[in-house]
Amino acid sequence: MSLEALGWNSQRQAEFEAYAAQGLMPCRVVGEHRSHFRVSTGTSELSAVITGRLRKSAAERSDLPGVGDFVAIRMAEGDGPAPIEAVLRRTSALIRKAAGERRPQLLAANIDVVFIVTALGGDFNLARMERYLALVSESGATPVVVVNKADLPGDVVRPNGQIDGIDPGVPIHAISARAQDGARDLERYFEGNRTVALIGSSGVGKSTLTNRLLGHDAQATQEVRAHDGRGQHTTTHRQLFTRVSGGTVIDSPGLRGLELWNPSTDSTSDFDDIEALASQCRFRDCRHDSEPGCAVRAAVDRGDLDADRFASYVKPGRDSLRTAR
Ligand SMILES: Nc1nc2c(ncn2[C@@H]2O[C@H](COP(=O)(O)OP(=O)(O)O)[C@@H](O)[C@H]2O)c(=O)[nH]1
Ligand SMILES: [Mg+2]
Ligand SMILES: [Zn+2]
Repeated sequence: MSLEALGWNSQRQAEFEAYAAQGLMPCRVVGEHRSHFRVSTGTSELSAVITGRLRKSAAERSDLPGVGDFVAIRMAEGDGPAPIEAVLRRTSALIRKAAGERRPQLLAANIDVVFIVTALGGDFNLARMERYLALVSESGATPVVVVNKADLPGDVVRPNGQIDGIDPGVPIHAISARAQDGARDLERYFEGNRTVALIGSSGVGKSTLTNRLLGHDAQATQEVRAHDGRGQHTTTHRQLFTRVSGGTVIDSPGLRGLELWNPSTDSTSDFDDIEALASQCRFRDCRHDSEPGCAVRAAVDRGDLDADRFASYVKPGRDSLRTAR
C-alpha cells in the first residue's frame, strides 16, 4: 500500500512541498476517536493529535481535521501520538449542522463520490432523496443513487433504469448487497483510488454493501426490527477503510436523517430539527396541517417533538422560511 492508494496525487504533493520543507509528513485521517485520530501514511497507521496552534487557528470546528482529511504530521519522538500541524486543502467536505447546534461539524473530507443508499421495502422517499442529492452536489462530491435490496418486491426504479422525479443525469444502480447482485457495477467509482462515502437511512444495507466493496467484513451489520422495518444504528465511529484493489470507503459518515449543513442557504435556523423532519414529509410543500404522510405531525403525536415548539414553528410569518428550503 501507498498513500496513492488512499487518494494522494500530484496536486496534493505540490501543495505539500512547503510542509515537506519543514520536515512534515503527509498522512490521511482514517479514524476519529474522542481523544485522538488514527492517520495512515499509506504503509502504516499511527495515532495523532491536533496541536494547540492548529486548534486556535480554526475559525470553525469544521476547519479542524476529520476523517478523510489529508494532514501534515510531525513524526513523534518516542511512543507519543504524532502532532497534526496542518490540514491540506479539501476537494470536498460533507458538513452537517447538528440539530439544536449552531456550529457546523465535519462528517468527512475529500469524498469523491457519495452513494446515496436507499432500499426496496419501504425506505424510498423522493423528497428526502432530492435533498440528499442537492446537498451532496454542494459538498463537491458526485452523487450516485444506490437502490439496495433489489431482491425484495418494489417498483422504485422503472424498467428504463430511472426513478420518477430524479434527474436522469444521476447514475442509479439497483443492487442487492446481500445477494451480491449488481454490486460489481459499483467498482468503477473507485477507479483512480477515489473515496466513496455511503449515506442513507439506518437499515438500508450500507454496512453490508461496505463489506461487499471491501471484500471482507469490516463493519457490523444489523437485523432490521421486524415490526416496523426500520433499523437501529450499529455503525458508531467514523472510519475510512482502504480497499485492497485501491480506493477508500466510509460507511455512513454520521448522517442521521438530513441534518446536513448547507452553507449557501440559511441553516442557522432555530428549527433545524423540525426542518429535518419536514424533509421527510411525503409532500415537499407539506404545511404539517392535515396532509397524509406528515413526518412533523407524526413526531408530535409520538411525543418526539414538543407541541409548543411545533406551534412556534408554524406560527404565521414563518411560511417563507419553511418554503425556502
Ligand atoms: N433482503 C436484503 N436484505 C439486505 C440486503 N442488504 C442488506 N440487507 C439486510 O438489511 C439489514 C441492515 O443492513 P445493514 O448493512 O446493517 O444496514 P445499515 O444500517 O444501512 O448499515 C441487515 O439485516 C442486512 O442483512 C439486500 O440486498 N437484500
Ligand atoms: Mg450500518
Ligand atoms: Zn408535514
